[in-house]
Amino acid sequence: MPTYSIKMRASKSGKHVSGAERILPQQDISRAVSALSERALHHGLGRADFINVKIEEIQPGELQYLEALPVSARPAATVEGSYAIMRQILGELGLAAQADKLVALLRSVHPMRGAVLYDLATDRCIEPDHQRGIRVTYMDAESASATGSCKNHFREAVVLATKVVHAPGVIAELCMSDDPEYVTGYISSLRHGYVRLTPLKEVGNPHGGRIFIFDSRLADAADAINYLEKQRVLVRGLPPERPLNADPQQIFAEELARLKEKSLYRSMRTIDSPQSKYVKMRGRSVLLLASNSYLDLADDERVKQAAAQAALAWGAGSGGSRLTTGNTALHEQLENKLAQFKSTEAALLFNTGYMANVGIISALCDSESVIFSDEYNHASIIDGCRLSKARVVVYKHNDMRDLEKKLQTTAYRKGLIVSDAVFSMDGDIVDLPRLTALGKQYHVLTMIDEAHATGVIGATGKGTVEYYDYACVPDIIMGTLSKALGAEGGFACASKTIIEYLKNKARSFIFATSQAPATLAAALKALEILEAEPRRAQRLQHNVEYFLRCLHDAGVKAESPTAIVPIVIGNEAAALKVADELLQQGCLIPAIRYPTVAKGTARLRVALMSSHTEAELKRTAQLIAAAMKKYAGKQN
Ligand code: WAQ
Ligand code: MG
Repeated sequence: MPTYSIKMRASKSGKHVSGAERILPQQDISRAVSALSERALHHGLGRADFINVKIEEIQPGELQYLEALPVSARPAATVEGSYAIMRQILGELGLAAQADKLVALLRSVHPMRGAVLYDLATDRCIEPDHQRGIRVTYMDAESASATGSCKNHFREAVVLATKVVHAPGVIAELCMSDDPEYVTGYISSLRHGYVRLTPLKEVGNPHGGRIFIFDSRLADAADAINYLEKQRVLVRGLPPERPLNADPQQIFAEELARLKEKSLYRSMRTIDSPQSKYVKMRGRSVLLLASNSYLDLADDERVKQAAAQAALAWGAGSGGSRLTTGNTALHEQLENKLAQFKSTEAALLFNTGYMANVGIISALCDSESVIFSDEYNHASIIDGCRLSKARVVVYKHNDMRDLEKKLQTTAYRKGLIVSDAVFSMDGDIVDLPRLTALGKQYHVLTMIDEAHATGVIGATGKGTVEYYDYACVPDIIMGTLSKALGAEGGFACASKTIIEYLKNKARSFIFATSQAPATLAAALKALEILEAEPRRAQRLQHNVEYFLRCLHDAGVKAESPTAIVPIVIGNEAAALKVADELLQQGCLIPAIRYPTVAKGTARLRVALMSSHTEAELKRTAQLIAAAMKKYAGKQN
């Protein structure tokens, strides 16, 4: 049965809309023509007003069969990563010297319907028609569906690539799609096959092109062009699907390398002692000025004893979720104590502060809610908002006027205002009187995260409500047991109704094995100590004032009403250097960088303890000033 070539080109008001070609046996022609014209008449770019279909018979001897190039993928995390791979493969083809030039050519080739033929022998482009380029046609996949009506970039690209590398004198091809949404391309050669590369550009970029790498010492350019434009080719054995990533780990390795380049790579340092104001690191004793154990209770003898006793009396683990087998008298005792401590009706424990925020917010809010969230809120609040599917309206940092404007101009059925009480990277305190007043006025719930407030602010360290003399109380007080209380876990303090609701709805509460006995007993003991010894919190508050004065005297700008004292450096690399220098000098104060804080606002984040002495604080301030002079210039 004779075979035919069918080519369809469609346009609308003179502009190209759709084009396709097929090579098919006679019996499939009419179905193919109808499918192709349907495609042109219902095209995303508009209904074609001109469709040109050309049907030509192919003589049996004219048709060449080719095996499809083997396909592989070399995904990269970034555009530059993809080009690095392209250059590497060009190098393997013996084209290292021309690699940069070829890549630059691909990235800058002018818009055309065809391709550039680049001659290695002369280092020049062979351009019979500069505007149009060289068009490869008369090709198809064998047994391609006659009626397939949607474009398949991948199949069409492998067919074209297979034909191109079989043209006389052609060594390889570089290709980038010109579809703004399709950021994929490839490098192909007989030696490497079809190597899929993505991303080769940012989404939205309409640039695309093809370069056929040719050597006029191997063949005549006219023969190559004739083959590309005239030879009838059917490609066999096409892979059915786009390939999966050849090495699924590579994308992660590349992202890690990129983080390192930008000084945003994170790694852990190891501490070989309990968390106290002095810790052991690699055999050295280092003054810790970054711990959340603000009252130095993590290493308190009484707290440790309580934990040890509880482990002996109650066992190592809790064995289940609170709602199954993991609820003990210890859990309930601690919850009662927390409710009393925060002056609320009830309390509920979570395994971590992170889980508390995620669980509380996603339980209280849903897709019908609007959450008003401070722009500096902790990541766990942000994640809770995301998980809730609520609409999130971010207001300017601690700016109650902006919050009110947003409350006025946003329509909502259910609302929540949520804010850190003490902001974790800046150390400032939420304007709770205004925030709770707005909550009442606009009938939305209010919630604060007291992770860095409990044990730190308020006349006796009870937190934000005490700090504001009990004049204002939010609906939900979230807090942690892991910071000033030196143990581990998170909690919600609120009305009985809200707490009962959370027990029934908060998934991070329901679907987690409850806290271990030792943790609970440690937190209970720490709470007792905090209440019995208000001097601890007061001593911490004194240390803050004293340390700020020392910094000021040493010429370092810093301000904070809480134990978190940020010293902004700006540049990420400089902040790392200052932190390294301080560690050399025996002070552990890590640098905080993006994404924890905004890019270009990298900082030292000092966290003070009640046990730091004035002498230690003074020396630290001087060391910071010296390290900043050395590495951070006048940035602070
Ligand atoms: N002959 C020569 N050059 C062509 C042809 C042709 N028949 N068709 C397109 N070009 C040129 C033209 O300059 C385009 O701007 C450029 O190539 C890109 O063409 O998932 O979609 O049709 O593995 O946008 C490759 C990745 C997709 C597929 C390639 O190319 C995958 C693609 P496009
Ligand atoms: Mg395209």
